Amino acid sequence: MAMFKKILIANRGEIALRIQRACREMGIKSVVVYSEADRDAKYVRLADEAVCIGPAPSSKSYLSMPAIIAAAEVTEAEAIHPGYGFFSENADFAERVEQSGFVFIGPTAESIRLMGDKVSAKQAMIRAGVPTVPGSQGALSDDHAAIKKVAKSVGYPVIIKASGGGGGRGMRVVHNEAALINAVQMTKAEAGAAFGNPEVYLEKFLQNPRHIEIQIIADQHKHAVWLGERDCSMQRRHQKIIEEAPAPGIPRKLIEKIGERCAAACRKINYRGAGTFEFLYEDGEFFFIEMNTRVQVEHPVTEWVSGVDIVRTQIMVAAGEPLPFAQKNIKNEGHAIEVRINAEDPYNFTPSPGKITMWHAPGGPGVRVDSHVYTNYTVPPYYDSMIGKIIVHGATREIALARMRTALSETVVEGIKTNIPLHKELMNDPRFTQGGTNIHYLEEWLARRTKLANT
Ligand code: MV4
Repeated sequence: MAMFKKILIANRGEIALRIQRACREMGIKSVVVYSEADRDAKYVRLADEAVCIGPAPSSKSYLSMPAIIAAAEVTEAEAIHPGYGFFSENADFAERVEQSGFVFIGPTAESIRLMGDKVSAKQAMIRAGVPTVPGSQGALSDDHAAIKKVAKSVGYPVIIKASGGGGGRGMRVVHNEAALINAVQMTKAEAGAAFGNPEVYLEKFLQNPRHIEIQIIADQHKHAVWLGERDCSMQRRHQKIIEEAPAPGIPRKLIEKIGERCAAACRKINYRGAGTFEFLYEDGEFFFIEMNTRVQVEHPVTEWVSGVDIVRTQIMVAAGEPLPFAQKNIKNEGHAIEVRINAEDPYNFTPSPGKITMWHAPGGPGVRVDSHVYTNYTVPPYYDSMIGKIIVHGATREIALARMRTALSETVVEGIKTNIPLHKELMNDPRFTQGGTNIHYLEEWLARRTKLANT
């Protein structure tokens, strides 16, 4: 297949701009779609073509399949890039895009479905030799004795997870047998209501893991390559705020072994496109939990250490081209850190939309800023609060940290509140600068901070 001449970008914000930049570099025209609330966005102004697809609420614009497909038809785009969020992991959307004669820039609907169902995803990984968290073999039955038996064999505490959940939705931790059956029944009922699928499974609950993920990319010719890992443990309520690569303090040999397993799993399931294997890492061991079948917010840290342009490669493989590199060409160099800049109160996290009266982005060696905002831009209240990302790179983690401190000190955002003060504090926090904090660190740190503020 020849390279696309025109791509429609079915997203908004910084990722719409990121995809638009990749298209421009590749000589591909791009169409942006926007809601009435995003008329003044930078990528709309910079667009080759722009189509308004509806009013501000996502349900009437970015989550309207007919509006997006119609926009692709009238502009004669050949392919649709879904970005992250919205329709990016919606198998029905991928299917409708392809049935309408466009290429979906992402995996097949079949792969999205396989990974969207957490029970089938885990079973596929077990078959492919990727280590998973000990637990039930597939979904739990209604046999109380059997449920108690599997919980006892993995040992308490255990966690009940909805097969239709993911990303922290539909989970319940159980500390003893007395609470088990009720917890299973409650999680099933909630999962049926929330996801239309009451299926649940059981795992040993890991108490102090780190969240480490492996970035992969695969073509349609059975080539799959892993590009490196990211440590995404710094999060609050399942919202990551800092990501970095490589993951501090984890033996390289072990990461290489896991990375190879992920790439092999992609070949085995005939995966194509970019993807991320999420792992919990505890006591020197990796346990697969979920796979994301989209480009992620934090892809730039991997782009920087690996030298691979992930969005460009997504477009290439969607057009049927082979990967332009082999595994032996991938060498991670230096250290990259990303912070997410959110329009929110830095300590109580209430959203802070409104007009940015002054925006000044940082620069200098080893600094990248992915943001769609500018001075006098108004952050709409309808969507995610992320207004941009600062990514730094240096030869060592220490240099990367120093560059991030400098970059944050140069950044000016006036008119709205942002979480930049929080990032400035974390970049000087001894435990964070030492490296290797777990998924609970930020919430514990915030709790200590609140206590101090109240005394
Ligand atoms: C777990 C876990 C502990 N043990 N599974 C939360 C999001 C979803 N992707 C899976 N999650 C977890 N699964 C077992 N067996 C702890 C979490 C978890 C978590 C994972 C990654 C990043 C942040 C988290 C915050 C709370 C809980």
